[in-house]
Amino acid sequence: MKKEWWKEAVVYQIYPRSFKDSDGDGIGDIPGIISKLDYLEALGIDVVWLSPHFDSPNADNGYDIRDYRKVMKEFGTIEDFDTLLNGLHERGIKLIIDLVINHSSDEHKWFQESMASKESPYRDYYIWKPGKEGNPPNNWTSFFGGSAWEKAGPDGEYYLHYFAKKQPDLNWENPKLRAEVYDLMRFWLDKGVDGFRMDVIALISKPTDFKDMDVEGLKHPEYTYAYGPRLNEFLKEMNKEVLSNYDVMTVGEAYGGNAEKTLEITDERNNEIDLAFWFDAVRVGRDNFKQNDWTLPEFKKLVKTQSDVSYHNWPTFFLSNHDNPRAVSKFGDDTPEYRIPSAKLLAMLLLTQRGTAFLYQGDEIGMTNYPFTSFDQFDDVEIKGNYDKIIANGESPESYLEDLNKMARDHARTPMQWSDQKQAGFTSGNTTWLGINPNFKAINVEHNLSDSNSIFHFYRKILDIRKNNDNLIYGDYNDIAINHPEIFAYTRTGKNKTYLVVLNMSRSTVDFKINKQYKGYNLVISNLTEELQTIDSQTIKLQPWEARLYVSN
Ligand code: TEU
Repeated sequence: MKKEWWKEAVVYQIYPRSFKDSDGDGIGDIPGIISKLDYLEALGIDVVWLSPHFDSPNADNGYDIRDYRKVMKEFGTIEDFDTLLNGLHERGIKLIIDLVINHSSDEHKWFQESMASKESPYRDYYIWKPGKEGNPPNNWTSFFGGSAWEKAGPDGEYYLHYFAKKQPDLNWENPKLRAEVYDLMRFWLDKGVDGFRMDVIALISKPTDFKDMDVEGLKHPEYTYAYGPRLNEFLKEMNKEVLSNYDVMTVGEAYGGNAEKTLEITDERNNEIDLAFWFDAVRVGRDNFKQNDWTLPEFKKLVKTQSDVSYHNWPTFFLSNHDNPRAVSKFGDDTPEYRIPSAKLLAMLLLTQRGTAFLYQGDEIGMTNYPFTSFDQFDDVEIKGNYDKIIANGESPESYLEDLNKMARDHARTPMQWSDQKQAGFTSGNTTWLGINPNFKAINVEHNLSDSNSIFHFYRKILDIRKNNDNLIYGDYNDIAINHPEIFAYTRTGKNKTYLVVLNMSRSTVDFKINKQYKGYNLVISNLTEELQTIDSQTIKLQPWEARLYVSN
């Protein structure tokens, strides 16, 4: 296995709008992040992934870019960005930025020109089609509700938008558009950024036939939209033109899942991108807006599939991000009794898996889902855009709200809880763009920093252990109890050591039977006890949500 810095990295995702506000407008900003650089250094992460910081009218919180070379004015200036980049680099932390190039904002000048006339040199920067007898060109739907087509401009044609209508899809068939994208990538790379997280990268090459979808297709349009015929070609070209000239990491959002194709774009022999986010494990039990029950064996099997990629691929692992609920609320137990041990258990899970680990802001202090009680508490375009469709499908507002309380994207987007003071120390202003979780008095950074037994300090310790143990990074992964309903137990076997991870993901006390080959393994760290123990019998007794890391002797 070839060693690479990005295979060893733990990446910390910052959603700038919600991280830290420096000027009292209730919206997080870059100077706010700069004021927390020492915090990031103390945590011990290697890379920051910054969600979009570009000029944007914020129809989708920056995932709709108006100018790819400017900083969003609420977030600061390009000088602030440079200061952030230098500040991170001085602390040995790399920075990757979010590349949103499946679509732009409708307020981007390319789109304004494109819409103005069929003759515009920018017309083919986007995808325009005539309607069919007064209707859109086909029955494709947008992820954020309604048709994927919108009529605009003097010629009466429709443009394609897989997301909101303020997010028109770029036309990757056009070599001029591709050259523009490569150019803007170079602009940021030449500043010194260390790579990109690529938003919905699997969607950039469109299907060629634009055929109507059938009923099944319409349930999950992402399978029709993703992995178009020229995706590999476009990524190879991007790699050759841009990426290959820099020492950077790339991680693509492989939304629209197809394991075989995802492996293809991240196969090191293909020179496309380095890594991909798979969604199956993080979305276990999810079907569109429904979060159904799921079992631990189901989850472990999905994790194993992600981990068992070929020798020429490298996996990623994450338990939440800005599009998913809070890790401790979905995978742990966010009741007062078990929140702390289960959040620590998830730290051990995240940081001992095989693959580049992605930690989402706030998870290091065990932030939880928000108790939403009414629709006006949400901000998300996805929730609002799909409301009519969901109600038309026969669901009641009450049951939609119940579903959203399990899976809404806004759970992860509430402001970071820095202290138990006013506005959780997030802003000096009187309002925040999205509500602060009422539990901030109990759950915040300040308390975590001052308590050596906190979730934060547990993250720090495991990060440290991981950093100093190659075997834990490159070692083989083997799930030793995949059908066990409560225990997640696996080994990581490297050149000279085997690590054993045993996690009790339940509220019960469990006697876990273990093969005698693990006799004599020594405890490295546990989330419940400081006492160092050796495995001396064939049963390990685990308390509720207990997590233990052992090493061979
Ligand atoms: O996300 C694409 C994606 O997977 C989700 O939006 C998904 O459609 C949704 O969460 C299902 O519930 C990326 C970004 O991460 C997201 O924030 C953007 O809204 C989206 O692309 C459009 O840029």
